[in-house]
Amino acid sequence: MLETLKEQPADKILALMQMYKDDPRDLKVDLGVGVYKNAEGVTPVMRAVKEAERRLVETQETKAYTGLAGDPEFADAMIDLILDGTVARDRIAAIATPGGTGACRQGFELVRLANPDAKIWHSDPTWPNHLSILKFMGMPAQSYRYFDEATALVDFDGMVEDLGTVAKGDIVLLHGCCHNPTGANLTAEQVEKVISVLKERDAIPMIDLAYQGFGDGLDADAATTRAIAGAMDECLIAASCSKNFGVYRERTGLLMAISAEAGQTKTVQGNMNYLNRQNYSFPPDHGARVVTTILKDPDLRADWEAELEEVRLGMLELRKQLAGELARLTNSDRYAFIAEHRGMFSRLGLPPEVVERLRTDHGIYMVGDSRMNIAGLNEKTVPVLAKAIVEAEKA
Ligand code: PLP
Ligand code: TYF
Repeated sequence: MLETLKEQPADKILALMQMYKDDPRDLKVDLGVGVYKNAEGVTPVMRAVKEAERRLVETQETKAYTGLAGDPEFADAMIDLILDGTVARDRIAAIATPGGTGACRQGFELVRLANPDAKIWHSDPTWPNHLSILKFMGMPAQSYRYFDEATALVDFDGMVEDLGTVAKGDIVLLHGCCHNPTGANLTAEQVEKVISVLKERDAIPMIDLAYQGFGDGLDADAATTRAIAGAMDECLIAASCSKNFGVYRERTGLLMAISAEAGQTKTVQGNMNYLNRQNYSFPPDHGARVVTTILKDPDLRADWEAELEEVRLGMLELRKQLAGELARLTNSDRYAFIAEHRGMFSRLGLPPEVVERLRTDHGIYMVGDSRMNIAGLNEKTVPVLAKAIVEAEKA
């Protein structure tokens, strides 16, 4: 049987991570996979996470199974963090999932269960794993214009035009903040326009929120999600704690499904529990419990927020430095968008051969579409990258 299996396409981002590891050069720079790194290149365990883990080790008395939906306190705490009361709690069903990837997967599963004909509309480009999972599941998918290559900002006219053709009941997948891979985001006004188009077309939003706290702050980064969830009858939200709590490998995420009427929530919740059971029964608990401990303890929460804010401001500073350095070297504002983008990523708009030269000639690794992870830089490597970009473009 197993001899019938064919090679599967590798995840390009994860393959790049391996190439970087295998590169023997000392002066290499990793701007590939979306993992936060501090100036020393370390992905630290956040202080509040360490402390919450210490408390858990001391106080946890059982590792017996949780419920199929995971710990209800985790769902409550996350719903509060993300929606802050904009949607009545009794309209929200939620399950803990293995990371944001698990939340996306279970969200797509829920869509398929409810309406197998629904098409998933996704931004062009989007996180490659969205496309890979949708293809694997055999779900109908179509892209809407999102990124304007010329300005490296959102092609909003194109986006609205494409969303204007969405069929009733289709799903529109949106990034809650810090768009991956482009770094280009909607303004609050544009979000309002998207809401009116969604309503006009009778479409259902699904929001992938993987970077709350990495862009403009915890509340500001939830604003798009709150506006959309607050305005629409139905909404799915796939949230990840990997980045903002730095618990990547603990696989911590939450899928929320908001119904039009509170009376529907029980059945929706039952279906979501069912989906967890079909896939893995009980979702991972450790990361979820760490997150809950932090969110519910005022001191731990304040410390987590302070550390997250340092991380966010550090990335913003690197953006400004890189945009400034490139402005100086190119004597133009071509790269000013780097300071406008938010989150971990910016798509620079470099052709593949330039990305390739950056890697081979300069040991600088970014994804083939010229997406760079801003957190892979530090004060010393910003000028190195800027100079390398200018050289690689000229070569
Ligand atoms: N969605 C987006 C847009 C992402 O960039 C990521 C990546 O980390 C995820 C979801 C899921 O992350 P995880 O499964 O590690 O929580
Ligand atoms: O886009 C990224 O780099 C992150 C991390 O299959 C990631 O979202 C990349 C690929 C993948 C899972 C996570």
